[in-house]
Amino acid sequence: MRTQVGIVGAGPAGLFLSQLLHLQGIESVVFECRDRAYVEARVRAGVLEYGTAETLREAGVGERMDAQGLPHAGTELRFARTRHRIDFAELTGRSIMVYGQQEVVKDLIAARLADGGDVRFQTEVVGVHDLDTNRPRIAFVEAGEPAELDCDFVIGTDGFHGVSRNHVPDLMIYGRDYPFAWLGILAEAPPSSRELIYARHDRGFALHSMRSPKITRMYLQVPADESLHEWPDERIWAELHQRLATDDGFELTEGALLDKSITPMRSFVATPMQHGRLLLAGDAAHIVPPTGAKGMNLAIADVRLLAHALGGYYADGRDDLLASYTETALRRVWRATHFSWWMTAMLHVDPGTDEFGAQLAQAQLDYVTTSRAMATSLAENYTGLPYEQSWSYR
Ligand code: RFL
Ligand code: PHB
Repeated sequence: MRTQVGIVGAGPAGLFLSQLLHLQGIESVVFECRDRAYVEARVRAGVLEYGTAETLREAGVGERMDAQGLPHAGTELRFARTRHRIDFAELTGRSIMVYGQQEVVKDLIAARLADGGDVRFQTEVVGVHDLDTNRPRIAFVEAGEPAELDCDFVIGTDGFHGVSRNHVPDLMIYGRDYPFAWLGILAEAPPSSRELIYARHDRGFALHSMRSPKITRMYLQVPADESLHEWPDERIWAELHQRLATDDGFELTEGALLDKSITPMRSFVATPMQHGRLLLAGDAAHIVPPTGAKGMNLAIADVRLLAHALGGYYADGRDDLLASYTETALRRVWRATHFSWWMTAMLHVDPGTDEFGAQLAQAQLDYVTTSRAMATSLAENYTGLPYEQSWSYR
């Protein structure tokens, strides 16, 4: 069995790369250890940068997003029981799109399969070999049977817990674990606000987001290693009411909980993002805490670079774009890593810090909500900084 590009993992990164390669006439096979229903039901990120939404459109997978997604021209920072709006459109001329990651994944799977794409669910990659040669191989297990795929390149888009990253020798890891986690809920309730609300409260951070006019997505800062057993539904609602309360009578609409989960918070950057014919993208190479809503957007940005570099390789035999992939990708990754860390520090209550740390966070919030320069900085990072190049080589 043989293809041009073998892709490990059908998250947003792997699926979108397969789509961008297909548009340039490059063949790929995507391996996914989970089944299709599981991948399509996984509730994760919800905010698409301006450029991510635009890239999805350019790749022909933006139709349902434009019909069902919710464009937001701003967001709210809430603290001391008061609302402060950051007007993205006015400050940067850009908006974001609120559209669930699982919907992006569904659209990508549908597009790939409609075009005869080779996406193999319930097929686990168990090893990648001969990465130093021009003929790397992917070893996988499909329906209990071991098999191999020969390819020109192996792309590791298998997420943070994947196997690909371990095949990069002398990998350097930089990161932070935060002393808190996010408890996320999906509720069958109309959103209580038109835009997202990032709230800092003495009891901890809270985020009000949404998935549709009928579904609210919310998060609460909880201690690291917290168990979901500690959080019956009533406690979650009581905490959300307290942390989101305002002096002007904000009302939070409750509803049945459809999903409940806890996500640890970490910053993680692995470098180099490549070794020989193996290239990593998305969570396989880097993780940000979700406060800046950058995780999936970074995955898409990596894949844009890879699509361009592989396009150059197949069209003109160029390998310089592939050679500089890590360096180019990491510029954006480190910017997003800083932004996500900064948003996290400003909005959370660090149980390990004293009043000094709390006052610094408050000073940042005061600054960002009173200075046009600082608000513009938040807005341009949040809506997404410009890409360095187009995704297609031609
Ligand atoms: P993904 O989405 O993790 O996809 C990787 C895929 O690879 C598969 N896989 C394998 N397949 C075959 N063989 C193997 N050996 C394999 N090992 C793994 C996995 O099953 C999976 O389908 O990575 P990708 O494509 O890089 O996309 C990145 C985004 O998913 C991620 O950045 C964001 O979702 C981060 N993130 C969140 N971001 C937000 O902005 N807001 C959130 O609320 C939010 N919640 C989350 C999250 C990430 C989570 N992870 C990674 C555990 C909640 C969770 C639980
Ligand atoms: C979400 O809607 O899931 C979401 C929104 C903004 C974030 C993180 C998650 O910063």
